Amino acid sequence: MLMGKQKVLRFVLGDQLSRGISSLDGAEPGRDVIFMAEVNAEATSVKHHKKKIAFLFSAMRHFADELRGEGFTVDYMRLDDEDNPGDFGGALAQAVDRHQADRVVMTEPSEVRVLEAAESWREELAVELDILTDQRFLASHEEFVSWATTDSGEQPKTLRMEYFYREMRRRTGFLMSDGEPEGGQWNYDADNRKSLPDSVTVPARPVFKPDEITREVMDLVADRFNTHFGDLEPFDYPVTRKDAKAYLGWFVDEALAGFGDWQDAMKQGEPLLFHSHLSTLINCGLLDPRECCERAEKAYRDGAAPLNAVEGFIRQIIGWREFIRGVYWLKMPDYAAVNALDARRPLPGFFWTGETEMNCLGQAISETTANAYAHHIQRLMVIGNFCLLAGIDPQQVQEWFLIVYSDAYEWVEMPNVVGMALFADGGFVASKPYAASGSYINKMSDYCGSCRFDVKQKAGEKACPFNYLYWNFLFENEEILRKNHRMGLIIGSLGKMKSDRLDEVRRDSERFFESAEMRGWQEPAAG
Ligand code: FAD
Ligand code: DLZ
Ligand code: SF4
Repeated sequence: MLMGKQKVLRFVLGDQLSRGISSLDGAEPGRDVIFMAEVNAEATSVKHHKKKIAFLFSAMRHFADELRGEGFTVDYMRLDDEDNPGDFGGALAQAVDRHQADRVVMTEPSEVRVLEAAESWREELAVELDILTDQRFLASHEEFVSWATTDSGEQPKTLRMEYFYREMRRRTGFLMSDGEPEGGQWNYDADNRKSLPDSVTVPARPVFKPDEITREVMDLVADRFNTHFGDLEPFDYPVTRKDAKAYLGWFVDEALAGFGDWQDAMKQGEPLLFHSHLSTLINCGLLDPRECCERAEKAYRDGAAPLNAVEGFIRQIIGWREFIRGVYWLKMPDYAAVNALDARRPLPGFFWTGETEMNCLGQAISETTANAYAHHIQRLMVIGNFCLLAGIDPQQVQEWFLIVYSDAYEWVEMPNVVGMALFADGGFVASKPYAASGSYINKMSDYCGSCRFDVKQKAGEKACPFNYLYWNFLFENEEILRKNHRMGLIIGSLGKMKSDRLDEVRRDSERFFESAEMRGWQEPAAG
């Protein structure tokens, strides 16, 4: 890559807000121009949650100001700039002209859709475009492909995160001592499934009040994206590198110690419990995954957090996060259309309103509406589990998840939804479906006590829908699931079920599928 005296336009995308991003390597303040653009096509590629757009635009504007503070020339196109062409390609072409740039440098986009577009800009721009590797991930594309390919060069039918994770522990050295896993075990997940006793106090989160830049962006979002899902106010996310680092420090000092024990717990009115809420900051680049792991490991070495908490946290980041990204690039573009269980029911309207009599779903969806956040178990074992059991179309579920969470980008959202939650890839990501009846939700939460359904009842109008939908799911997918050896026992139980009990399950499920709960979204009547 020849640069010398060439004027380089460095194009930084909204999820590349890292000072160390490869597109800024070797940038020279007097010579180069950094280009960033708010574009309508991104904000509406799906109708993203209002809070997500406000967060990202504010973080982008702050990042641009920080670069200007270092002496860089930053050309920042605002959404409401008069000549904003509305998409990346048009905005970039204008910027190349405006600055008479000799070449464009950018870091590879995180999503296939934008990478394909970037490759087409190569043809359209009058200057060369370099697309550099995103070095913020700990495993490169090549390393993942090599790990995921058998010695004979084939792709196996399933991949297991646990083995990838061990490899990543060895490679990064996190929580290793003398080549062995700290404490003698790779994984302490078995210690991380406790329900939350009333006596445990959840730590209060720091609040980052919107500054002038955020307020301006919030006005813009209220004006331009008012029909999008979700609440804009209150807004309390960190939007600068400085605040993001302070927030990480808060998490490590105040919440990390409880992260392990109560990782799977859910509590009414407590959306975060001991979860980190770091994904939004890591995914857009304000925090680096390595620094999050380093801070957590230090807390363990200093005796401030137990091993089960720190190992669990590090596993999520160097294990799950990297694994999921690897699967996305390995499996796209076909992955977007997988539907191994042939699930065809439409997404019910309550996903947009939160209005359902099922309290667990009502809680998780209304928290999502308010915060653009729900924690992993709410996503997987409440919302995802419901969609799996009810046979909702994976593409509709996938689009919903992409819209509603502030950390959602296709590369991380898609494999989690279609692979982990819905088993729509036939078990490439998950060794068996994460299907559970109401008793799991009852064990891990206090939701059932305030529900109009009775979690103990198996049949009839008052019975918890998860209870009969669970058996109905097994029945509807028996042929496929019986091939999965981890499902053998439960499919055996289905086989032994008395026919009148099975009829009852089918009747209850049919009634549920026909009920108001399952009605599709309808625009409220005008007036
Ligand atoms: P914590 O529980 O505190 O975990 C720490 C960190 O580990 C997270 O910040 C995240 O960076 C990482 N992490 C944990 N689990 C995963 C995972 N399965 N995949 C990738 N990273 C993980 N995560 C996203 O970042 N974006 C998404 O769009 C997204 N969609 C999901 C959809 C479904 C159906 C499911 C089951 C999971 C999804 N996840 C997604 C993974 C996970 O739920 C979120 O990363 C997590 O809830 C974010 O909250 P947190 O920062 O408090 O995480
Ligand atoms: C998510 C998002 C949104 C809503 N808006 C913008 C934007 O206006 N400008 C921008 O650079 N990035 C935005 N993003 C993040 C991009 O969608 C993300 O960088 C690409 O999808 C990566 O492939
Ligand atoms: Fe959810 Fe069933 Fe519990 Fe109601 S009873 S909260 S529907 S699990």
